Amino acid sequence: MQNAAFVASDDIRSAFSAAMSAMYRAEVPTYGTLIELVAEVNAGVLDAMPVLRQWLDATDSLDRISEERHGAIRLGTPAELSMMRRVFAVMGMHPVGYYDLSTAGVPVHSTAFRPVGAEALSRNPFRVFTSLLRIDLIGDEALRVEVETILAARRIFTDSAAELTEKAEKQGGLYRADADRFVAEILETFRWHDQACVSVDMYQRLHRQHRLVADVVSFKGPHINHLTPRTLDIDAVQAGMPARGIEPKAVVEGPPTRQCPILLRQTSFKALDEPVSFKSDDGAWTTGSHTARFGEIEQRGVALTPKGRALYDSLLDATRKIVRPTADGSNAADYVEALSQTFRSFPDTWDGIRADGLGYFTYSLTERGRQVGSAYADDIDLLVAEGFVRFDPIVYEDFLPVSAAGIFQSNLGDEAAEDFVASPNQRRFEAALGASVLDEFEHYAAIEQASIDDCRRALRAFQAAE
Ligand code: OOG
Ligand code: NI
Repeated sequence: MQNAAFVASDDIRSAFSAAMSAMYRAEVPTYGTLIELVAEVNAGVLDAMPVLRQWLDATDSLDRISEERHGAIRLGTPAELSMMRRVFAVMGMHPVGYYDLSTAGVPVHSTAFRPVGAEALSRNPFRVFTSLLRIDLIGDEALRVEVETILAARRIFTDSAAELTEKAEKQGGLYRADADRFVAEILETFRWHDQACVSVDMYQRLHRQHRLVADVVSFKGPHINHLTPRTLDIDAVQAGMPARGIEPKAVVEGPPTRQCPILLRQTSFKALDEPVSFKSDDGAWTTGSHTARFGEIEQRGVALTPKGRALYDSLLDATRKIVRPTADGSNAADYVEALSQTFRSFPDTWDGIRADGLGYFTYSLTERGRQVGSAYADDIDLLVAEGFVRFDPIVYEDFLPVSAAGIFQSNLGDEAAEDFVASPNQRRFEAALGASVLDEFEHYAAIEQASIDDCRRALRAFQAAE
């Protein structure tokens, strides 16, 4: 039991998410423009689709949508990653999923820190996609050693951040004043620094290795590199961006436009070229620039089962065999057309997705189920067919960076992706993290099963009372 006087971890997360949003808005004005556009589009969708509004309201997800964000950071060392895990735990965020980005030519592997469980998610689903640099993939050995030395010397958390995290762990929570300080101190870690901690020369060597290596190693901390709001209609936001002076990528990443959204669709605008100064050996500062921060928006759909995910991956693959989207967007229309053609084999009704075992759903008693009960509590399909039980899609709360490799790549510049030898290194990642990551599929399956068990319990209780 959490001590009642402690601030709930859900509240600390909400406060942190709001503070992060305010900071990013001040740092990257285009983010504010994007937030306004998304709010406008979402309000329009809700006005035009009262059924959607009712459904979101009934499933406790209406309020969370306008608050909803995900961010991303890239860390340099195992110590930074394990400390970040402890920090996020204070906010009720836990590592879910493992992503090996080396398969997409990016020398990092990652997890997503996010709330788990229906209640925490509906309160505030703030997530942070967190990557750890794969130093072992730096081919140049001399550079690798220098990178290790630079990273070993930096401290990405303030002293107070570390103290408050320890205090939260020891006490089992934080009281109001400490919780407020905690939010402010942790925010420092995510702040942008326009003074690099390396020389221009070193920056360029890192950059030649990989843009991302330069981004992780050259700065005092892991600046948040994007903060993504959730929209109810990504096509409308994409179409509305140019009028606001924002140039989006040519195509939306992920599945095509559908009646029943699946997984995740994302689009972004290119990273900004930002002024940065570098320190030379004689102590003087020279100016240069660095490209890291970008804007992104997303639309979320139903979480897919392993079978659904395999179908999704194969259809995406098939599409890319027909048309490979080019970096300049010149064949975007062909790609979108091929994508919608291939995805015809993915059922586009909730009934069809459920019948084929492609998605995860929660089940609950209908009015009829509550009124008259049913004699066959065990057969969930029959209960659905006869109208005693309804089902609702479970929202996908995770990421697709590899199948949408465009997000990492497009923001790193358009030069060809480097090839790294792919090796699944989940155990090494977990050793660095100091914990294992939650399996996203198991987690969705457990939410689904718990809802089925609840229905059965209620129906049996009903029978017993007759
Ligand atoms: C993270 C990219 C992954 C997403 O939405 O798939 C991500 C990064 O660029 O550091 O945020
Ligand atoms: Ni993202």
